[in-house]
Amino acid sequence: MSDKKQMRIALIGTGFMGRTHSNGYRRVPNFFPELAYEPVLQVVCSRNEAKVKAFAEQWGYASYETDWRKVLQRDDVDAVDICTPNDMHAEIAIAAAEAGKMVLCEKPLARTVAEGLKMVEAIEKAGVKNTVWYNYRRIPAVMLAKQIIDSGKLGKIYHYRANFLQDWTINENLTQGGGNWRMDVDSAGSGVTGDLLAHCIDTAMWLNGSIKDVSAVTETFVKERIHEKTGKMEKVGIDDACIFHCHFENGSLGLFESSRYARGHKALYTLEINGRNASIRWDLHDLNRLEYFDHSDESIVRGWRSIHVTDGDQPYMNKWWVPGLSVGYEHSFVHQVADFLKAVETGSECHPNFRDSLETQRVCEAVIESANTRAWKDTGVETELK
Ligand code: SOE
Repeated sequence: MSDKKQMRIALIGTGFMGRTHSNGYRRVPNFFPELAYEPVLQVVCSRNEAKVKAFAEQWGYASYETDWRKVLQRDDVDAVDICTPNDMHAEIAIAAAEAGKMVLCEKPLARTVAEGLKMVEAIEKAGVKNTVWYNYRRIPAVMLAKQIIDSGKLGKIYHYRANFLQDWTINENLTQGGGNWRMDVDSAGSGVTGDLLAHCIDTAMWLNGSIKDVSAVTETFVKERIHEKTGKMEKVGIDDACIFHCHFENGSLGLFESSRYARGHKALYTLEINGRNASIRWDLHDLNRLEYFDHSDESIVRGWRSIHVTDGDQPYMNKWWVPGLSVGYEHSFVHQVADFLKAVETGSECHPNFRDSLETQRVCEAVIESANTRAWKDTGVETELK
């Protein structure tokens, strides 16, 4: 029996994200042995009994439920982890906070700012620990980018640009709704803006400060798809692609693009930031590397350096193997679990928390409004992301 304090987790939702989070909980005790808390996979919940039972067995959950309200009534649960489609985030998060549970919520926080605001109010009123899974922040190379930017090495920032490109929805026969809830505007809230650009916006505002205003275009390339709920051809309400540019508070310009129709790209998240003295770029397909250009290098050897972020003095890397050996996508979730447990231990915040993610939501909403009205929109972002 371990002498650690237990953090009993209730996972709601057994899709792709349910697996990434479960893997995070399982790995943490092995690789972060110093933490006072250890996650306990107490209960997993999903409507389909056969599926949730199989998931519980596969991932080692002690029990399962088919009704999330029952989960919240249980007094053997400390934290609720929401991995459902976006239309259920608000209802579950608010009820979980009212039940006094800690809440971990998949991104985006909500479908709209109005929903997100209610979630923030409920969480802050209850005073429960909370976080939102914008996992890409916790890839070691991205965390290193944050450290370099915060050290001031880049000087005054002029440009920030990011892409998130996929191609999985090009097929016109793909349905909307049901398992394809990301294609259904009522379930998802938006298309690539909330699903993919939200990641880019979270990282951007964390690295480069608040976004003031945006001008966007969106497109829905396939206008109608069969809806799983009605079995009929229905109008598609999501944005299939979105491009926006913006002003940051620090005076720099931002350029963002996302599409699910970029043939050949599966999950190409790239970001670049250009300062007066130096630049940084990163690419999810080569996630252990950070590219860095420093204008103060001696001119004859000056050029882009490719930093292999695997050394023990680089973020998180003393937890893993030996220098030179890399980590992957799944480690970002392990790191988020570890940081959440540490925050509970020390009484600090695990950023991005609900309030941070409400700011990201404000930018997403301004982007959609700008595209719909063909006008610049102020984002109304109130606080700097931490
Ligand atoms: C969509 O395909 C998706 O799974 C997003 O929902 C995730 O947030 C992103 O990290 C990868 O792509």
